[in-house]
Amino acid sequence: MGALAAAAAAPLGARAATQAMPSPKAIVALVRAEYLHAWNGYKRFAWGHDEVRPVSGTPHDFFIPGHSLGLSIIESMDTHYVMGLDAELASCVRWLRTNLTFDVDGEVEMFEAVIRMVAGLTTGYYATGERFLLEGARDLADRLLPCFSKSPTGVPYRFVNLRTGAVRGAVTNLAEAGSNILEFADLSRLTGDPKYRDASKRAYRAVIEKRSALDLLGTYFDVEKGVFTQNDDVAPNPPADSFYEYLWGGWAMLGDSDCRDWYRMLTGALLKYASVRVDGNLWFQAVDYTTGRPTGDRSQSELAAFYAEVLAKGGERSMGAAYYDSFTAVAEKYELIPETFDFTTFAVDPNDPGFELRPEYPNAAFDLWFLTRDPKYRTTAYAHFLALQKHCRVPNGYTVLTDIRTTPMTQGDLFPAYAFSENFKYLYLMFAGSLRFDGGGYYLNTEGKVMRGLRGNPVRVPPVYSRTGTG
Ligand code: DMJ
Repeated sequence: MGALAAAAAAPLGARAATQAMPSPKAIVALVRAEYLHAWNGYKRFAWGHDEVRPVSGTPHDFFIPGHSLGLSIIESMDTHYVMGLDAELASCVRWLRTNLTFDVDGEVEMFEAVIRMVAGLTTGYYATGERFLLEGARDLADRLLPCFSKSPTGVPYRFVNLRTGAVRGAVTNLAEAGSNILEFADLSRLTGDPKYRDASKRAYRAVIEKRSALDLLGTYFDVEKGVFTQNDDVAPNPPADSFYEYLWGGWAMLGDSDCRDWYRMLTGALLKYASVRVDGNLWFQAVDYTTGRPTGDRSQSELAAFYAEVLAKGGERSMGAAYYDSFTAVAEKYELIPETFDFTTFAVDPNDPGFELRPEYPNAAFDLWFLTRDPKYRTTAYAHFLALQKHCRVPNGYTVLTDIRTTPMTQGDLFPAYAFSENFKYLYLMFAGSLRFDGGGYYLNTEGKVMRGLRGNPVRVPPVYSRTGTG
């Protein structure tokens, strides 16, 4: 076999490693250019809308059918900042100056609104110093608070009408119950009003108090009755995932020792009861939270890959590295990690065979790189980027895949707004050495927003004056 054929037959991570990797500078330029390729598709076909469908060239409303909130604009601001795309950042600020309002008679999912929009506006404020962005974050958080204040247990309802404050969705899940303390505590710090942090902390406490004698949690929680609605503990798979991420963050970013203690207690139980080795790979299987016994569910979600970096940051470095390596083994089989697969055989779940431009695997590579400086995280992240380019790139951006089993992989028609906040930012910063990012002292929320660690001077955005002088 010639050298080129051998390289093509080698697994992805190994292939990227055996070929000469381009220089970090070249990779940074490439990632930035590809980010702009996706961004230009959004600007051309969906500017001001939540998301773009880059194949059909049409917009998509994420939260409220028929009413976009400019989600991609809100989600992208700190990415523009760290990539030095100041003109793009200025366009976002100008659009938001005119159009940002949450006084809408429509319902949003509280969890998504917090991790994407409260965080996006707050980090946009950090990037620009624009007070109206911080005021927007506060206004939105105030409209979301009824989810907490109307709940008899303090564990938030899932949905709220932004104008009326009517709430809905009494059965929630761990990720939606807990993934708000970073954004809300930051808002409390910025505004001097403790109500956001207090609401978040009360919700965490109310759920954790219902843990079993084994220190395991259920996954679905009735916010009115204050009980888990079934016994399965699927962590760190969704919809439990970021509940655990935010406990560690509550300590690492906020210095909250309750969060640290809760994180350690619950992580110890997960490692004891849910972790399993198959052919040398580390996975987490669903267990009954009252008995610790496996439920027999062998599925693993791509979304759980984030847990590799959380484990490592929380002190379990070898377990974190092993979990990352397990996902790399799946990436080496398929090039991109399918949404859901059987961890004993790697078989793709026929009910969920797509790839939704997920950022969790490069997210783990990013944090593990800054934590360990082990070059394998760069190598595998670069391999992931090449696979993205190969399978998801379309003339007007990048798109999700609906089936990775076909040849070629079957493309869908959506660029989720989180990909403006996550995928390209992780890849860029791993290679960039950006003067606008502190690789030694950062904290990102679950949506990739740089809550701590933006450096440099805020990008000032002067008003645009019309001929009559009004801005
Ligand atoms: C993002 O919205 C966040 O990372 C969230 O925590 C779950 N995953 C999606 C993207 O996959």
